[in-house]
Amino acid sequence: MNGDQKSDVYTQGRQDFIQHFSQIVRVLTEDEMGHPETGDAISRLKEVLEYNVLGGKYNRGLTVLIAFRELVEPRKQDAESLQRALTVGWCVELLQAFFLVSDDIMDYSHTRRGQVCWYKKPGIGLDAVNDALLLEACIYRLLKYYCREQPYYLNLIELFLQSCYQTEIGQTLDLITAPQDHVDLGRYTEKRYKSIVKYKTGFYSFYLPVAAAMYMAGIDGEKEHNNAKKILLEMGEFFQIQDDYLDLFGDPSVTGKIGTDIQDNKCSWLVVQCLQRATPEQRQILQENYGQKDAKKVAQVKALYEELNLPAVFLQYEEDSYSHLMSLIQQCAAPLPPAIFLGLANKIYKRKK
Ligand code: GPP
Ligand code: MG
Ligand code: MG
Ligand code: MG
Repeated sequence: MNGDQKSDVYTQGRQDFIQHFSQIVRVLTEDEMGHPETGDAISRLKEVLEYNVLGGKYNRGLTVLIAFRELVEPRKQDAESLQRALTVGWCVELLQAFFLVSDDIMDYSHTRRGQVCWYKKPGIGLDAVNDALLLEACIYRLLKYYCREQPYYLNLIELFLQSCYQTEIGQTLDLITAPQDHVDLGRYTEKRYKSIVKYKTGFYSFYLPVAAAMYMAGIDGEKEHNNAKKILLEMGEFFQIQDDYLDLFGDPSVTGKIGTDIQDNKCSWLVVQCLQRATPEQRQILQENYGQKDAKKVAQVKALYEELNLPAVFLQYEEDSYSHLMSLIQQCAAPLPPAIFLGLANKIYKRKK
């Protein structure tokens, strides 16, 4: 369970991956030559790309590259094919940037990846909505530029469109389960929680990058995709539970973001666990303090979570989830090499950011 080993494939691939970004920006901004009247907009796009696409962990994008290397026969891994794998990896990172710029507006967040959220920058504000849309459009421009002659081109386009829709459905569930004006603790059920996170996180963060590499390797069978999806959505659920835990109990100087879930009235894993364990008195404390900006009220909720030992509950959950995932990989990885899933699992278990 050591994700910090310098020898893992993610650490090794990261340099190659980051180096390819300058080519991505070049391709996305060279359009200016043909259309000089859009030059100012293209400069803005460059700024948006550099501020919002860089600075994360790149695990989603790297997964495309790593899975591609595992799935494609070595003799078919020529320089151009590898470039395409790097590019599709960056397309996943662009999708992530599109979601994060948008999500930070909806969640009233303050910081992201250790810097001020894009919409909070002076002079940006809600113009960030258009910047997010530009990031999304870049995905399809890159796919066309690099992959339009490939037999898997349509599969990739449909995969990105489908992942996008599923994430937006998940975000919808997330938002409507967290109304701004009143606290309804009855909404925060385990069942609702699982639906939210499957859609808002699992598809685009875990299934999308592996599925993209599968299509690029010519693996397009429904059975193979469903098996991989089973493992990857399970990982996604665990990943979002960690995200919810870190929202409150993580160190913002490590996660790069300040938590807002309590203030935002979110159906977080913590509130679901709290409700399963709370006495009627404790439930009343939650009712009075959840979903409000007041720092004292947020602190009351945190104290209640600590009283109920939720950090220990999380640690135990993490152990159990890891064992469950390992057995799922043994059952469902074939015909794909289990290493694809094991490498990903080792990146996320025990993560602090
Ligand atoms: C994570 O939720 C989910 C997303 C970032 C998907 C957003 C989807 C859109 C269609 C905009 P989160 O709010 O817990 O993430 P974080 O903690 O990183 O803000
Ligand atoms: Mg959100
Ligand atoms: Mg958010
Ligand atoms: Mg979160």
